[in-house]
Amino acid sequence: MITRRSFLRSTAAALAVDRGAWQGALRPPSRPVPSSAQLAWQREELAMFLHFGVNTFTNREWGDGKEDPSIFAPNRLDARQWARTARAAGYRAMILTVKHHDGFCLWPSKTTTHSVARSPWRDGRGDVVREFVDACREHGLRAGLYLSPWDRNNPAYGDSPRYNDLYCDQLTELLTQYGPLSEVWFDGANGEGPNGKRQAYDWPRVWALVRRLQPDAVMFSDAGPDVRWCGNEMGIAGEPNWSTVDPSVVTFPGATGPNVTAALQHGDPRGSVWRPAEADTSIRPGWFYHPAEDTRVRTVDQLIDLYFQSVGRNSKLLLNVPPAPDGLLHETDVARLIDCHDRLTTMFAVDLAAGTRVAWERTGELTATAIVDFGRDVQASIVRLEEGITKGQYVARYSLAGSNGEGWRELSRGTTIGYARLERFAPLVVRRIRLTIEDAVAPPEPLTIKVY
Ligand code: FUL
Repeated sequence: MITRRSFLRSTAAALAVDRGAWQGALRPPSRPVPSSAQLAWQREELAMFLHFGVNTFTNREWGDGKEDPSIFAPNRLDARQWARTARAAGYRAMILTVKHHDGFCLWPSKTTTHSVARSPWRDGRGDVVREFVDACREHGLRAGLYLSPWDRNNPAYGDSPRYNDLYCDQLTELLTQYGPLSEVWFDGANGEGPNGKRQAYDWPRVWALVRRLQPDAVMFSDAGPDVRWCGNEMGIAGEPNWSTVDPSVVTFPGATGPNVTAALQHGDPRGSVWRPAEADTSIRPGWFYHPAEDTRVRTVDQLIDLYFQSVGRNSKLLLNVPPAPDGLLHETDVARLIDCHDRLTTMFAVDLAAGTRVAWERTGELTATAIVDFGRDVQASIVRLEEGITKGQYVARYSLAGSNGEGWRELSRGTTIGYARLERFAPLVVRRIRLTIEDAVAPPEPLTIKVY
């Protein structure tokens, strides 16, 4: 007698032997896929953001550009401590604010005197960007730079063609003097300059320059072109979160409009461009270091939640950890990051689904089920789903259920999966876990299911 179970088993066997048959699929060839730079970016999962500059010494969040460079005096600055911490905490990349809205440059730029060259730090001969990229390389991290377009110090700001030239000159210095970079981060804030005027940026020129000088770097902004802002500064990716977007909705960094936030948060299943969301937030309430916030560093539990809400929702987490005025990451922040890493390592130590047979069944044109049979009772509390995004993103809605032999109990449900989707539920003893793909934008392919 053929039972549902034996049918599934035989289907599974067929599929296991001939995955090609499944993949034969009526895939529309036109669906967007990630570039190799976007793939590398996403696979890093965790990047550390470092907001550091004159605000660190004035205890402010936004400088006004009138700061005296002599206040920049970090007496113990050691970028290797930043890199060591990032590495030990499982981070793969770091992004440094080389110029924030106050216009102070952390490298001795030829374009302005408002820089480290006028500071007492290393007798005015220092270069934070150099120390930063060297430390990244020494510790196997990729390096990215944030160069604020908004510049409240530079007299050319607001005088649009002149400032656009200057901004491109600054980018050229940064993109040619410091070796390969993995990400260039363009902020959307755009306010008044020292002359009270606002700038009209030349984004197509800026993006073309980066592409030419650092073809392997991804560019981040509200409007990409490679990676988009997730639409909030809480580090929480959208539900759903498509990595495809309609590029006509958000066309430049800082764009506003009724559909902008939704487009950033959710992407668009019909979007013609691959532009995954980066989730940025700070480990403290502010982006820059403030001593009063030493007691308000996110707890390990909060950091774990953040991981599930960003990486676990098809995004990448860019977590800001601001150096203190001495130039070092604060010990509380360092301890939280390491403890969080330990917790995550323990949590994901054993994939209970590794080596088990997964029975895939297509149940309709856009639906499917996958049953992981552990062959024994296991205690599960996390499922990690992964679409093979090299071929694009497809799943629009799914549910998860567990069985201990008698019927199925729903564990959770969600919308998109993409690069990774993490589901947490109360620990449960199960023999089998079932993923049901309830909707997709094209026939779904078998995806990776990991159980912890
Ligand atoms: C914002 C800026 O105004 C904040 O200061 C910070 O740099 C954050 C990452 O982006 O737009």
